[in-house]
Amino acid sequence: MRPEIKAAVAPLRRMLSEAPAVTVVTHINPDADTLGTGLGIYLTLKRALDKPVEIVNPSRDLPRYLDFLEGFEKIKRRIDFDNALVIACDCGSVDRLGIDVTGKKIVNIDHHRSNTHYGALNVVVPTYAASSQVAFRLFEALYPIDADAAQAFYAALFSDTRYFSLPTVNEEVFRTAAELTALGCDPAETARNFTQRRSLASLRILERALHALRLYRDATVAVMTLRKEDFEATGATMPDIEGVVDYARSLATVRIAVTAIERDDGTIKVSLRSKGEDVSRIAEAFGGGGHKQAAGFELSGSSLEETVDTILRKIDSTIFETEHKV
Ligand SMILES: [Mn+2]
Repeated sequence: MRPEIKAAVAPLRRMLSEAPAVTVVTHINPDADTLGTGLGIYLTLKRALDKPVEIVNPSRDLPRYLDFLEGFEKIKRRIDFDNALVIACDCGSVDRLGIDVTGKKIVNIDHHRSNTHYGALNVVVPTYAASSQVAFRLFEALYPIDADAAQAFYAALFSDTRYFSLPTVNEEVFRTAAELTALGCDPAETARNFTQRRSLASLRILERALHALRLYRDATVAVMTLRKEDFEATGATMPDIEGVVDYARSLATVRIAVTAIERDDGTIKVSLRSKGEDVSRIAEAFGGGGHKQAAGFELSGSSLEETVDTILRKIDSTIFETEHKV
């Protein structure tokens, strides 16, 4: 067991036994890692503890393809329990929770290098490929993990490794996947839900994003923009644009891919992907965070065009000038 996980087992056991109830919180604009990690913990605690457990995500739209996970329909938009112990899943900073947790005791389970250690107990393993890897190793030391919880943890791992394709994939990832499979998760069923349940709206908005694709800096930087009108015309919601940025990165010449998306409230949501360049430094410069090859942030008060200009200049100053000396 990794030392940071081993050190957390006893304090977590004590916090769980002292808490009158548990609230599992997942991050805004949820992905499969936050929801799979959260559901795995929720299902495990629901069976193991003789006290109320709830799972919360404040976002308006959840990714529907995850409804094959047990407990998906139990995810609520707000916290109902007072004085509950909060378990935050895959949230690098407290604002990613998108929910007021003032005065609550927080267990912070994550793998973001940029994690701000906002919890009373922080279990953050940046070398792990997914938050579910942290959660599985931690909670299996306390309680039995059943097939439904294993399925949720596996889905999170499958997703955050981009289907076992990222540099984060190592022997330990496959060992975790093998153990989760032995516990009863279904890898083929997981893959089918991830790859064969797209909404038509997600293809229609992808079409618009590809149409908007522009290349900069000798075609090493790809930028795709989406406007409010694109969402209105296609009926797409935020979960429908998951993975769109990967199409831009898939181009042979591209090193860094950017999507800039105009939200209803006028803020612009930016996603960054790279082929090895550290885009988390760019996200952090704008108050966001993430991983070396996948990061993001939000901006408000400027137009889509201004935002793209600002990002390109930041890429020039933080990536190209320091690493390539262009
Ligand atoms: Mn994650």
